[in-house]
Order: sequence, then structure tokens, then C-alpha cells
Amino acid sequence: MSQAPQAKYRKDYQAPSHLITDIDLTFDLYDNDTIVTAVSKVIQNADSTKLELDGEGLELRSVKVNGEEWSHHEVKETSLLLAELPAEFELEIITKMDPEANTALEGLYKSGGAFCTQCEAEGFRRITYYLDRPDVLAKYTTKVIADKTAYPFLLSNGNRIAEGDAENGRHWVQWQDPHPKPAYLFALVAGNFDVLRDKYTTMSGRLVDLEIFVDKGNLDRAGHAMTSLINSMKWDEERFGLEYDLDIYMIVAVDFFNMGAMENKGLNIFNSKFVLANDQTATDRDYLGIEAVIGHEYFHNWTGNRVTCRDWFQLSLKEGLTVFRDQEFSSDLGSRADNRIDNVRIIRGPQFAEDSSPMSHPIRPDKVIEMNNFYTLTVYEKGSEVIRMYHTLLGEEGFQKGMKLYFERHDGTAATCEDFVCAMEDATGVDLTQFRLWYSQAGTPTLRVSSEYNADQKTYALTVEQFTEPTHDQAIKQALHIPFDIELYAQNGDVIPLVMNGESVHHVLDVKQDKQTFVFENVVERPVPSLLREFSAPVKLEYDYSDEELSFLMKHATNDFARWDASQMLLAKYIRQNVVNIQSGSEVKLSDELIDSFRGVLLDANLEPAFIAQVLSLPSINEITGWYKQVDIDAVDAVLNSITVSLSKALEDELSATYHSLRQAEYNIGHDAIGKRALRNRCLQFLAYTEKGNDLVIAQYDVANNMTDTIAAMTAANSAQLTCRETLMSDYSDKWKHDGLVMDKWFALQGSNPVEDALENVKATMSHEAFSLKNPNRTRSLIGSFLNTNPVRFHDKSGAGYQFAGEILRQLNDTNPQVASRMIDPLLKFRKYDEDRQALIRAELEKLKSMDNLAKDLFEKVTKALDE
Ligand code: B3K
Ligand code: ZN
Repeated sequence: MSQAPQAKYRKDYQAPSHLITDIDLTFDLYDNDTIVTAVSKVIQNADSTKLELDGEGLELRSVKVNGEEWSHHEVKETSLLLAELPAEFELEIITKMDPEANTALEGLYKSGGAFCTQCEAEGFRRITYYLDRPDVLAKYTTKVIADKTAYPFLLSNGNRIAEGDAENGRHWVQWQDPHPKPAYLFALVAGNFDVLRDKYTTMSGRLVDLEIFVDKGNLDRAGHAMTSLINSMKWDEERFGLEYDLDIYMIVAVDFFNMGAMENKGLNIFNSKFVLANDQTATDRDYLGIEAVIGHEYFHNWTGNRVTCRDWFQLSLKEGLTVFRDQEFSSDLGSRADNRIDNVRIIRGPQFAEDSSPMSHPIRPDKVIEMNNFYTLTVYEKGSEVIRMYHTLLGEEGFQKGMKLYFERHDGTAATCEDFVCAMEDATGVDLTQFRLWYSQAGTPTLRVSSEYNADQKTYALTVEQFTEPTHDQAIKQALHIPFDIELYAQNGDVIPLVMNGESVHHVLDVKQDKQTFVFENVVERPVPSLLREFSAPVKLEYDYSDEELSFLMKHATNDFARWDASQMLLAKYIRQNVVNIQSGSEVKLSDELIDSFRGVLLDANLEPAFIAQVLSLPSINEITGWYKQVDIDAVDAVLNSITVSLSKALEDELSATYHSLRQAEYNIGHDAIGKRALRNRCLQFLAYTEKGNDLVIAQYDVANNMTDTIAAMTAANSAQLTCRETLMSDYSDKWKHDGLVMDKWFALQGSNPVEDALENVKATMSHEAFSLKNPNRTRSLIGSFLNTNPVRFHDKSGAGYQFAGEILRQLNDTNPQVASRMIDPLLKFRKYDEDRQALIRAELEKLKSMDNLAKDLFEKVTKALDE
């Protein structure tokens, strides 16, 4: 590396030296020599005659100011410096770039046969020299010129204003976006597609054209995306009063894409994984994922596009808020409890893990080397939990008042997280001074709770202590404002009204101090407390529940989430205990109490099947890893396997009865049907470990009329290592080998295959005809699942798994640093493992660090991990 990459700090924010009000772009598209002409109207915004424009990987052809060649310019490594500029001018820049060589999939690149773009966070600078920062908002006009046969569709943001034919079989289309926007929302697509069209009438009666572009032949897989889009538009009007603001909304599905999707104004570009689905190719989870991501990108139109971010440190302003909105959307359309449980699993698993890793950062980071490294679970998912806490503290009405004021104040501008807090405060009169700490403090707070019942006084005292362990980035922590939702139950299950100082109080307590005691009156018997209901804050809860109390809560808590949470706490107790048992050479034991509680849930006809399926899902090994300073991965794995086997033995009859009773002849994706399949397939995962397992799994695979059941059978065969595994895997591969997206499920199973020679198997799978390290979906499916969902094999003490990861990372560093940077995460957490493993992982990190061309993305993570 010529020079170590430099960090940027939030505190150094400065307004731009110039504003750009309009930009007129012309793209003459060719695979290797695309010429971009950018004509901008530029106005001085500070007392400066110099302007430094961002640019990377560009070949400068010419610079003109007010029509004259401008010699006062200097091409630097990542910028173009212009000098002696007038106060206001027209700037014309012509550059050349090579889309086909762009394997990083950032800026303008080719996906399959199509041209497409990805500009967030800082990809526009790979298209032309520009002020590539989110607080510079301009009106875009874009002309796209390309070969007419190969690229019949030429798309960009806004409305189509003109089109025509050009020389040599080429044609052009010109687009104009009336809404000023930052460069990261720019998009361009050129290709040959099938188009699914529909229309939507907004609440004020405007007609919007909806168009979904998919690869030729995939039209029968676009329907669910369209339904999801229409549902999103309707939901945002009904719940948030927000209406769409252009006459056309386009979504293009591409196969080569670094993340899920991108909210470019009027022209979303999607990873095809989040568009394409039919019964034969997609699982229920895929369908729900599509609904969530289509919703998410649509909701960005207001929270992200209409009000954007002043700088990238503010990313959670749009992402946390938009994740909250998409979670609410999914919850309103489907099961609230099921969604909440899924979201909480993510926080307690990978988000808590990130908090305690070298990459730990607050939802509003203070220091960034590569912005793409901060599209994290912390910014997104914890960011959404922070928005949810406003909602819990202010209620739906107060929250919506705050949203309204936020839009009134900031529509059409670039705002900060502080602006958002102010809007919430000013709209409701609630003081959020201490609450603001959630934006600046990293790490996971712990709430340590104890209780004391006084039978004479009839009082019940809950003492709540909060503390946050130091994180890699911050040593000193302060007390946060934590909404703490509780309920107290009498022995018969009745809810005990909460009374303090003679007055009835709300069930959400305001925890604000390091240590605080809440004394409840008129409590006539010792109650069972339900704590942190709905996971009212992203914290770890410590309370010494007995097994009886947890079983009681599994039956009597008034909401599904709390009942599920009790089941998880009960399991957690046994997992911890049994890890100790295994380490000391004794056997895994479960109590009758635990087995009876799970049997009770399985047989309870009043419970939703989806909920029962959640109760029967053990915490992931990654979540469990977070419970320990150093984890014994082999012991945890052995315990999880034994618990699965024990439960399947103890509950075999009930599991089997449930499994057979839930068969559905027809496939549909209604939420009831999804819930029933979820439970049935959960039962199958247990039954796979019984004697009948192999036959049941084969039978299900053979008769399955949908991908959910097919994959469930294969997953069961994979985890229980059934003899039928090979046959099912090769049958599937024969059928789907020409479809990378469908093969991803197969690659993921290969990655997570617990077989002893898993690594050799993964390596061999890399030469499968459907695999390519150039495609991020393929890479994530095979390599990502080996690194993240096959802990025992990946962490094999020979170190072979780490060496393999290192090799792949070095390759990806050269072709696609963003994907490399996602892949490296499990290695950053090496301190979780024993000394020998630590040394082996460190060696791989050191090797990466010594690379000459180490990308900023990996540089940032590797140095953070090693320099602690
Ligand atoms: N805003 C994009 C994410 C861009 C990631 C850039 N590395 C998708 C989303 O969150 O909706
Ligand atoms: Zn987003």
C-alpha cells in the first residue's frame, strides 16, 4: 500500500465548499470504454476558489469551465482538484471507465448481460468526478445511449422525457428526476428484460406505473414482488400517511449485487434473491424476505430519499428508521410475535456479537475508514431497536406526531440524528436528553435485576442495576435511559396492577440510573415477574428465575413474545449447565420440568403453529457464543446435539402426531399456511434424529410440492447426517444446476454440512458448474455458511478452516473488497476461542495485513482486530 488509508471523524464535518444544483449526465455505454459526460451547475458555498471533486478509477478526458478548457486542474489519486474558479459556473467533465472490468460491483458495472449501478455509499465517484457526499443535492437529467438490440431498455431515475435512435444501431433515452438528490441515489440500468407491469392509485388519486424488470424467462417469478410493492405503498399511506411522489416506480432484479437491494429514487436495483420467487423455487422465508426488502426500499422513499443524511455517520437516521418501518410492515401484515422473535434473535445473536467485537461502534459511528464497513447490524438492527424505544416511550400517537414534525422540518434536505431526536422531543414535550446516549454509546448494556417480596407490607421491590462493559472503541460507559416493560403475575396467572406511591403506573418503567429500585404496593402474594417484555430495549437481562417460574411464564405470560422468551431462558439454563457437565465428563441431562413444558406447548391447541415452531427452535451456536468470554465450541455443539436428540426421543409421539396432522395438500403463502409448514418442518428436524427419520425425510422430499418442504427435508438430512442425504443432494443439483439462485440453497447446505471432511467437501463444491466466486450470492451461500453456520468444522483445531478463509479473503480482496469485508467477520472474533485457535486466526489476519494491495475495507477490520 502506498499510504495507510486515513480515517474520517464525525466531529470534523464541514459543509461543502460548493453546491451543485443541477447535473446533466450522458452515458455512451460500451462494455470496456464507457464515456460519461457530466455537465453541472456549481455555486460557491464557502469562500473558496478551489474545488476538490471525488473520483476513483476514472480516466479524465477533458474539463471545461463555462465552456472553456480548464487548465487549472490537477488529477490526484482519488480526486480532481480545480482551481481559480469563478463564484458560479458550468462545469463539464468527460471521463472514461471500464464497466466490464469492475468486479467490485460498485459504481457502473455489468451484471450478466446488463449494465447497472450501485452508488451508495461512495460509488458515484467511480462514474464521474463529483462532490460524492450526501449533503449535496442536485436535480439529475440523464441520457443513456447504447446498442438497441442488446439493450432495448435504458433506465434511470425519474421520468422518461425523450428518446430516439442513434448511429450504428444504437438508441438513447433521456430521464429527468424532479427531486433533488444526493449522488448515492443515482441509478442507471441498460439491458434486455421481461417486464411485469401494474398500476397503483395513491391516496390523493394519482396513478403510478409500476414496473418490475427481470431476466428473460423469469416473469413467472415476479408476482410476489409486485404484490409486496403494492402492499407497501398502501401500508405507508395508512400507517404513516406517506404517499409516493413520482409517476413511475421501477424495480430491476440483477444477479450480481453486493447487498440486498438499493433504494435509488424511482429505480430500485435489487439482488434477484429479493425479487424472484415461485412455489417451486422459493421457500416461505424467501417470500417473507422479498416482502420485507421490497417494503424496506419503498419506505426509504421518505425515510432516506425525501429526507436524507447530512453525512454518512448519520446512516442510522435512514437505516434504523427504515428497518423499524419494514419490521412494522411485516408485523402488521403477518404475525407480530413471530416477527418480533426473529428480530430479537438477530439482536441477541449477531448484533450482540458485533458489540463485543473489535468492530464495535455506536449506531452513529464516530470514526470510519471505509463507509461500506458500517452497513452493520448495529446501524441497521440496533438502530431500529432505538427507534422502537421511541415508539415504546412515546406511544404510536406521539411517535407519529414526531414523524410528522420531522418531515415538516426536513423534507427535501439532508438531516442528522440530532434533528430526529429534536423533532420527537418538540412534537411530544418529552425530554430525551439522556436517551440521546443510545446514539453515541457502543456496546450492550446489561440489566441485572433482583426482587424482594415483603409479605407484611404487601410490597414487591424490583432493583434494577445497569452497566455496559467497555467496548473496543470506548472504555467509559454511562447510564442509559432504558424503557423496561414488565408485568407481575399472581399464582393463578392474573395480572397484578402496578401501583407505586398510591398511584397506578404504566408497565413501561423508566430505568435511568446505575441502580434503581421500584417498589410496587398492594401485592398480596409473591408474584412472578415478566421482565423486558417485548424486548423493550436491546439489552441483556439477568434475573435468577427458577425453572418453575420460567415454566409458569411459558404458560401464563400475557403475550406470545414473553412466553417464547421464557422458553429460551429455560433452555439457556440447561445449555449452560450441560456445557459444564460435558466439560467435566458427565452426561447431558434435561429435567422433566423442561420436557413437560415443551410438551405442553406442543400440545396446546390455542397456540399458533408459527409460535410453537419458534419455541421449538434452540438458540443458535452464535448466540450462545455471546454468553461466554471464551467459548468451548465443541462442547456447545455436543450439548445442542444432545438436547435435540433428547427432546426428539422424549417427545417423539407428540412430534410425530403434530407432523402428520399438519400436512397441507395445496400450497399457498397465507400466514396460517406458512405457520403450519414452519411447525411441521420443525417437527421434522427433530424426528430426523429418531429411527423413522430417514424414511420420513425421503417421503417428504418425494411428495413435496413446494420449495419450503423440499429444503426442509434436505436440511433435516444434512443436520442429522441421514443416509438419504447424498441422494437428495444430487437429485436437487441435477434439477437446478442451471439456476444459480435456486442452487444457493444447496450451496448453503454444503457449507453447513457437519460431516467430518466438511472443508474438503466445500473446496470440491467450489468447482460445481453453478459456483463462482465472482458472484456474491454464491460466495455467501457456500463460503459464508461454512464460516458462519458450521462452527465445529470451521474452527477445527488444525487451523485448516482458517487457512481456507484466509485464501478466499485474499482472492476476494482483489476482486470484490466489499464481499471480502463481510466474509472476514467471524475471524475478527478470535478472542472468543482458546489460545491455540487465537494464534492460528491471528496468523491469517497478519498475512492479510501484509498484502501490498490490501483494500481499505479489510485494512480497517484487520488493523482493528490486531491492534487491540
Ligand atoms: N441503502 C442500501 C445499502 C447500501 C449499502 C452500501 N454498501 C440498501 C438499504 O439499506 O436499503
Ligand atoms: Zn435501507
